[in-house]
Amino acid sequence: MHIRPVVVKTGSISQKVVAKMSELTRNELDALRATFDKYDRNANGSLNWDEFCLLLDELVGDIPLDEKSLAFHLVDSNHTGVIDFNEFSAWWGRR
Ligand SMILES: [Ca+2]
Repeated sequence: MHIRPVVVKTGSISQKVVAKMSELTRNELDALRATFDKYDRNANGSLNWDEFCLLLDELVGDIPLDEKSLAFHLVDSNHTGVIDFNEFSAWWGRR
């Protein structure tokens, strides 16, 4: 199974990036969790800016820095400065 992020590469990253969590199967949730944990390098349960950039670099590809920054702030929907699993799954799980 391949779970791909919803990221538009042209133009601005829109609200499409941040969407409410759709219905996910157990397997999809497990895959999301594995992806999240892989990039949560210090295993503190959230993705910081550096960790999020690494995820984007490896899984999404070449994105301008300003779009990375915009994406980070959109995904960090409660504005804590880090991305927790709920925020991550809401973003990533939307297809
Ligand atoms: Ca972390």
